[in-house]
Amino acid sequence: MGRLIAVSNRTAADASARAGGLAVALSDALVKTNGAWFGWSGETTQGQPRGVTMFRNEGVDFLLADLTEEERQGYYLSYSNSLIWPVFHYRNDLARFVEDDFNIYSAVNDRFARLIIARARDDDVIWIHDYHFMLLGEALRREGWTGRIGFFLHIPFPPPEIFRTVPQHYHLARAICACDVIGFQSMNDRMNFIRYLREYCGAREREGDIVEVFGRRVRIGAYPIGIDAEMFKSYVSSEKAQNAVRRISRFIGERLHVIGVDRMDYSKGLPERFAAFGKLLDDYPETRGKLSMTQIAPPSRSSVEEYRELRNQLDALSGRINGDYGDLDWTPLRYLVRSFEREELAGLYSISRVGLVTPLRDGMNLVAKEYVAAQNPEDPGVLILSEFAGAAEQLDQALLVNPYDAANLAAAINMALYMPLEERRERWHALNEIVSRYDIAWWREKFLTDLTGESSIAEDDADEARRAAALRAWRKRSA
Ligand code: ADQ
Repeated sequence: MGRLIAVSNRTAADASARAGGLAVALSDALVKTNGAWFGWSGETTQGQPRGVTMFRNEGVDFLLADLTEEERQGYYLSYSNSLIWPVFHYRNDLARFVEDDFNIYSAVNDRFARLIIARARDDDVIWIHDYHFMLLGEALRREGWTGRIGFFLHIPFPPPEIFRTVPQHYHLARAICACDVIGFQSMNDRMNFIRYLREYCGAREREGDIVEVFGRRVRIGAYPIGIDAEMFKSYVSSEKAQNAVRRISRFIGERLHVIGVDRMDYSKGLPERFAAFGKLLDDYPETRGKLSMTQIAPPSRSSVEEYRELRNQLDALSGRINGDYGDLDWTPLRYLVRSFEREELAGLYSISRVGLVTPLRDGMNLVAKEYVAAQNPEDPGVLILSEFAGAAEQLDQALLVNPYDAANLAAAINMALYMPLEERRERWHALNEIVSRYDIAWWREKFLTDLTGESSIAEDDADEARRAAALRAWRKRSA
């Protein structure tokens, strides 16, 4: 393989993304191949000209394009975030359909294709990330690119009945299929996409994840993304983590702690989670005064009306719960709308008896994996996980819940609080095995090996065989 060329809306040039899992995962392969990373600079210009910033960092070329105000609105805020994001999270009731947006989305994808083509060499491999660039594969082919292209979708892919509510569904599906390897987070997402291709595009499935469609053979697989588990574990003993533990311990006292960490987004099921916590205190009076919950939820796109509404809902729910049950020396539920450093989060997870991860729908959900990685093996906490998060396919030793069912969720929290140490350990060992084995390096390797037919980073054969066997076992379990 030549160089790896990664494309994603935001890149590791972004301070907020640099420490994130994707940045870490990709940078290894980018550094090793002297690769390049294309994305949006985060800057907006008024009309023409649209600048491209180029710089080199640790052997990796960054090429960052500005967007015009019209592009930021039509491509980013509107088509990507107000149409694709809700529909792909099964919320077509929240989707906004604006006629011109698709043309702008399409034009931005075309512009990136031209930028990439102008700099790519024949043996380079292009890896496209996420829903902002679903037309890019086809645009690259139109520009004459014949090399390998991979596409990975970080968010869920909905069932065909829902996908078809996007007016350009056929166009999007055809464009994605211009890539050679198409990766989803879960088997469920993969099946949804294949079902659409079968039912509406005449696709035929062949051996080994190969699908024939639109006159091409493409590989469509599930590649569940992981975290850098080893690194995350090491955060727990850091000064920042311990400082966070000391500070929150003053709030918790002798009580058990329940933690939730999410971007404030309607897909994360926060009002439902708060309501379930209220139901726990209503239905299980013995838990009152015995536990405290902290929800960390920084706003992600607070300019959008739905997020303001979400904030109001959370204010009302937490006010009700704290008003009904709080005491002079006890606040049952706090929520903090600020961001924390990863080390601080590791500390907070590590002292929490319960990790509450209950999205209504999620591609994977990395918080679930971070919570597991941060636990003390001798006295681990319990992960409560939504069955509608991609992570549920792998993490079946969590307490799996329906996040819409407040009674079910309240019962799960109650069960987690009183779970015997031995059962907590057993469940955690099984979860930790998966989180550690299928980490971010495994994910990158698996995708790139399928894309290039060669492993980009030398790996011990026995280790790879073990991983493959475990993956088969996991696939069998979740089939
Ligand atoms: P997200 O929707 O952002 O990602 P998630 O997978 O949970 O969801 O990742 C969030 C990350 O942000 C975690 O690493 C978490 O620690 C961090 N984070 C959250 N709140 C924070 C806070 N207050 N302060 C600091 N950090 C915070 C999308 C998809 C997911 C998919 C990922 C990766 O929606 O389904 O798992 O991409 O593919």
